[in-house]
Amino acid sequence: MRLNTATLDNLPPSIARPGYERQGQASGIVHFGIGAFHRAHQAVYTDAALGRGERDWLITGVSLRSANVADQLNPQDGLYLANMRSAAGDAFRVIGSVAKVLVAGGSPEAVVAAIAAPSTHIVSFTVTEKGYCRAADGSLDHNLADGASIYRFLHAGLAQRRAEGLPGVTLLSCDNLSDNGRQLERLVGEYLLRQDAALAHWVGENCTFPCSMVDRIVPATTTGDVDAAEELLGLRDTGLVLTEPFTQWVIEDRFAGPRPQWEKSGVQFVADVAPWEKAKLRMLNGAHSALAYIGLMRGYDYVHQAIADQQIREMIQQLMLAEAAPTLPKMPGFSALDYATDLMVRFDNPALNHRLEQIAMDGSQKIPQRWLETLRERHELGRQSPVIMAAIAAWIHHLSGRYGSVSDPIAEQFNLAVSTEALAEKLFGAHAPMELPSEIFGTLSSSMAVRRD
Ligand code: CS2
Repeated sequence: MRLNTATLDNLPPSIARPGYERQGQASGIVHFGIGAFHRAHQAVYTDAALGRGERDWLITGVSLRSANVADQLNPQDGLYLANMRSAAGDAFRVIGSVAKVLVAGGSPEAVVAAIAAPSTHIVSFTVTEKGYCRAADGSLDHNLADGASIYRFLHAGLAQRRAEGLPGVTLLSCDNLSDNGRQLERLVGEYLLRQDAALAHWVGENCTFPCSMVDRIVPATTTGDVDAAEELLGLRDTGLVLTEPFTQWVIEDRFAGPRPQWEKSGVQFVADVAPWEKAKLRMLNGAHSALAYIGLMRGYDYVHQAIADQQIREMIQQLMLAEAAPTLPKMPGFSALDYATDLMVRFDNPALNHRLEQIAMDGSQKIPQRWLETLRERHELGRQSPVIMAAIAAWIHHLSGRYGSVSDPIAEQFNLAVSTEALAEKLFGAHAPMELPSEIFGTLSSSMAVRRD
């Protein structure tokens, strides 16, 4: 029996569930990229807002290509379980904030109509780094953007709002990019200027693009996890998401219109997100990517296994505290040592089974903001970053496919089987100084020549 509105009451009474009426409430949020991360993070905060009695903040989820999430959630009336896992045990909670899931490829008009609906105030995004369709120099790749991208739908939906005299919306990026809001603003501007300059101007006047830092570790759900939850709870939930107890969301307070009072569930609204974002990208995500490539080379499958390897553990501590932390702007009340200590506990979580291969995906899109900005800033001060260099070397080895499957948009650009060695040679083999290949690292590479020690 599937979880849905009609079967909800069959769950054990101990499991928290929406205490609010979902029927008759409008969608205030359209979310692009309704993968597990969104469902374990922003949708949980919004569920809490609805639970406090705030109305009309249901989420219309959009998948750009795959129908998987729509097939998981629509037969369940959007309901799914969030499973918080730690050594202390499991906790489950039913999340009710997702109203429905649209598949952009299958029903493009419905996506445009959702953006243009008068009840919509926020359009948010977790489309991963590559979903922004950036070329290596950071500008919009118009060829990619003209395909199945967020830009086409934003263009049509915002044009309709403008034509109908509706107010603008807040466009909220929740992806792990530096200055994610500013980047989205610039990229949307580049797209619209080519298509409709008057609309670009309207967006500039009527919409905002706050930056945000999102944090929660969310391993991909496996069929085994779905089976185990069904065994335990008596209902099958194909939309199940697994996560850790920790959650954090810091948002630049720059909204075009109304928003849920997420601060009542712990969201920090701040004037400048950059210090939080840099700490998170360079320490947490930087450590994650290093764990992934070095851990896979050493034959580990999961984060908690790799971090238990004493040599890797020391490298990760060094990356976070000796290499990344000194590059961070001062933040009142922030201690890099405490942050790193808490991160080690989160990486150690034995109940998460967070696959290194999941983190290893799309390295070319992640590495610039996770490692290269740190590397460049240290380089400018004449400082070496040996762990980041070792991690880059591990990434190059990973691209050979010898240590697990490779999933990265650059795999389509290069014939990796033959060119990986040449790439490694270019980076680490010959005599210093060497440059990082601009095909991958864009403008960052030209500002930096990296020495091997
Ligand atoms: C991870 C992130 O998959 C990855 O690349 O580093 O998804 C990480 O788990 C989240 O950013 C944690 O907030």
